[in-house]
Amino acid sequence: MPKLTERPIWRALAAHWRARDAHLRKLFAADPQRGDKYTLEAAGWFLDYSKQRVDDETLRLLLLLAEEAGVAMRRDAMLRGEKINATEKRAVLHVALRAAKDQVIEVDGSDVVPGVYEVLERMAAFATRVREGDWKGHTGKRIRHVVNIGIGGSDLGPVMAYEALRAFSQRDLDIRFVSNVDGADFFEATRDIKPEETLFIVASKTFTTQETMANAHAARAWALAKLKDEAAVEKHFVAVSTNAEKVAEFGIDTANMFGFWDWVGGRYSMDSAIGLSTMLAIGPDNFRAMLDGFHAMDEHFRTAPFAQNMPVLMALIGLWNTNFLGAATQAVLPYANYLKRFPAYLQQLTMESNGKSVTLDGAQIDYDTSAVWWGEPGTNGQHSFYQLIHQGTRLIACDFIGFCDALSPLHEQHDLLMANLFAQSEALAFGKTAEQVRAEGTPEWLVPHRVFAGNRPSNTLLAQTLTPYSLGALVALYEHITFVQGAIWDIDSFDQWGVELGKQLAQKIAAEIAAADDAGLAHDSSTNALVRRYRANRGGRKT
Ligand code: G6Q
Repeated sequence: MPKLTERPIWRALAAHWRARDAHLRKLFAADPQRGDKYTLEAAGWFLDYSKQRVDDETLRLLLLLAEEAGVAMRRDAMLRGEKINATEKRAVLHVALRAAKDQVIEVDGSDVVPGVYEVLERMAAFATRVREGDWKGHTGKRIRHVVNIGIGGSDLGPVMAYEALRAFSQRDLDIRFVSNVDGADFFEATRDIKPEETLFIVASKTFTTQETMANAHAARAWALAKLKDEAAVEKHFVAVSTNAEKVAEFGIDTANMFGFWDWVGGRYSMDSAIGLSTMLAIGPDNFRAMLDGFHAMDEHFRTAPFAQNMPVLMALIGLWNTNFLGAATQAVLPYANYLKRFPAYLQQLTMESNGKSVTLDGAQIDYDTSAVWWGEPGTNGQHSFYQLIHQGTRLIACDFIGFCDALSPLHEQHDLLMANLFAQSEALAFGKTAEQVRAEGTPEWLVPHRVFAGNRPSNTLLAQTLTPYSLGALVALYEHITFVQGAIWDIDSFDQWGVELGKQLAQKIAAEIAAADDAGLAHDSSTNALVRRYRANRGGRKT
């Protein structure tokens, strides 16, 4: 197949972009029904994409692009358990984690769904014991604190879900997260709690990750310093991993290990056993509801025609913004404080998946791949970076996310919150012309400063309430958006070779820092000097 940018459909899209003047003011004026027409519902989510810079022809061409790029074929290959993660030769089956019990999904000829349910049942039995105070610590005390130790995919999903679903959590069970190898993270997470009431979840697919192992050893030492008995590990440590051997080596009884599989990528694992902290917080029934939300979006993605397929449409419009309108970044703006960690979660999902510059065949790419994803909850962002989105020189695509019902009893404030969401997307799309600014009596010298060009594209996503179900559906939506974009860009969305080099160098440098002298340093002159300076000045145990 010719290179993406040389295909007639890509050229047709480029020509279509060049040929048109698509200010959103004009598009809305030309079609009074536009706000109803460009909308869609799926798995409890309503999408309004009318404020995107697209028309029927743009959508027709984009849908053709998806068809010609073989998105449906690739999706079906993923769902069949084919090893579509080509560089790691792995199947990609996060959809199996939320499959219906009677579904059959095979990897290498064996059905993986029964194993998924078996682990879920073990997680549920364990979570129930901890939540009900039945699982006691070594000294017989009830567990009051749970500390999840993990990083990347073994941290970002669990933290995000815990924050998102706090309203559904058992409030007397405090859940904390430690990820950074910076000891400050562990120190602050444990300084005000007692080992006899604390349960550590060591969450690591490989059980070899430097940061997680360093924190897990720190946790072990912290707990045993007080409990003074190796046998305490059994009551205060559980593992979530695919590596039973390493778990046992660390001293955790594999009876207290919850497994998953190599076909679950780290950043696609929050609904596997990696979600144990989530289940401890919200309970097995709510966890099931979250899986059902994921599954509902999976089914929509699998069955809906592309023109009415929410992940496909959002992926295509995102690609239009990135590759044709030149939007280098994608802001995610949840008008829900509980979703404050959602942008950070999405950063890993999207950028680790699609931040690639070679095709599946290893050819260099000459088009942009993943946008830079970022965001903060509204309304806080409005008092910070929105200035640039409204009046800066760069085009920023925005996804607004909101809910009809509040989870707090402060309903009037919820109305204010949502008023802000609607106001922002309106202001971004339509702006304010110089004539409008003048008509307000603005002195001429100030007019240019008060003009808003508008034509800033955004999606608005609305659901009834932030619940485990709607959160699951939302995460699955973005998982599939990421998949569709990766399929069109012809990249491996499921590997992450770009994180390797830094890891290797860090190991080498850690040994050099610990060495008796710096004579053997053989990096470039900058790195050598930095390491020398650090070795000469590091503080040791200053208190
Ligand atoms: C995710 C990545 C990465 C991974 C972490 C933690 O897709 O692979 O973020 O989740 O490096 O890995 P472990 O779970 O093996 O500790």
